[in-house]
Amino acid sequence: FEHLFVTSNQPNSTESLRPRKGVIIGAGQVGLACAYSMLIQNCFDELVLQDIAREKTEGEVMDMMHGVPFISPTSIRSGTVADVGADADVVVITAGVAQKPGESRLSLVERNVEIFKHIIGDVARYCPHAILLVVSNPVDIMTYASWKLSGFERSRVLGSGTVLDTGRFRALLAQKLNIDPHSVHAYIIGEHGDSSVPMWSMANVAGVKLCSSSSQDTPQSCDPEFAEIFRQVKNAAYEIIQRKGYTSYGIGLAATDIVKAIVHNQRRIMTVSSVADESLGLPELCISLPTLVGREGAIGQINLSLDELETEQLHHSAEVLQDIISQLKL
Ligand code: 6V0
Repeated sequence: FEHLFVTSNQPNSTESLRPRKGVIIGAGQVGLACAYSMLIQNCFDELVLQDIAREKTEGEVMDMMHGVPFISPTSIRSGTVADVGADADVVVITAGVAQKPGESRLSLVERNVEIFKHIIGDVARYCPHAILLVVSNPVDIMTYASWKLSGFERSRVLGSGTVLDTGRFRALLAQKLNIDPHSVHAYIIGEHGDSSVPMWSMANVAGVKLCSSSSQDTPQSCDPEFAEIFRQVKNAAYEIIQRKGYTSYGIGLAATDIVKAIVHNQRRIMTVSSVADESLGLPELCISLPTLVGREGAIGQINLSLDELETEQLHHSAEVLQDIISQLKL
């Protein structure tokens, strides 16, 4: 189509700015919600969707590609890290198998780890400089496995961890207080799962603490309705899955927020899952703590001052994760 242009003086690729490239591995409900959200929030110049269900993925890509005239331009393709996805800046992993009826958590983990051995091997080979964002569950375990399997430095492997739980916590607290969730400063840390820990001692609005100290699940000097809010956060996934069969939009938006922090080097504090710093006195594992996130990935965890109960709960959460990690064959 050269006749379209009067002159053709497009720079060769070495002269032009390098495109921001992302790959999403696993184009199921979660991968597609991530892709859609990342597309409309202009996270990448090039986005590649990789899934073993190739034909379906091609269909999804065609559908999204036809919407690009309505948003900032992004080249979206189906492919793999070994071809069009090579040298990606960020690789998001949402691939996984569903739990079989009666299957133990450990058996599910083992099956997911087997899948990850292939996936991460290819990522490390073809995208050696990428930041890896793991979303597949159990996310803390899969993040740890990805770190071990990739051989990447610890900062370059992070999991979505309790970013979604923290978002749910803020959304529900904000609804109760009738203010914008961005003005609620509250975190959920620990395992993304049943042993997650609400940091009541630090939850605040404009520096005004919502509670003074915590006791069991009920913050002592808190409105009892706050304990109910944490219960709802913990049960959110079960409640949603019971009604619609899976969760997708919340995690898609949460993963997009993490990707934006990386791609735009926002240096934001987010409760991503990453390898716990030795100074925390925790075993070698991946767990969520407020962490600085930017172009280098998970740059550093915040030196928290938790109260006694929160410290105890965080260590319990670490024990739950360590128990599974110690049984993994990596
Ligand atoms: P899904 O809809 O079954 O999608 C999984 C996709 O992975 C399917 O399209 C598969 O074809 C694909 N897949 C399987 N093996 C491979 C492989 N080797 N290479 C490429 N693709 C492969 O599941 P859904 O999208 O609902 O969930 C995906 C994962 O996200 C699960 O592990 C969920 O538990 C997890 N979630 C994590 C959340 C979080 O907060 N971290 C939240 C929600 C779901």
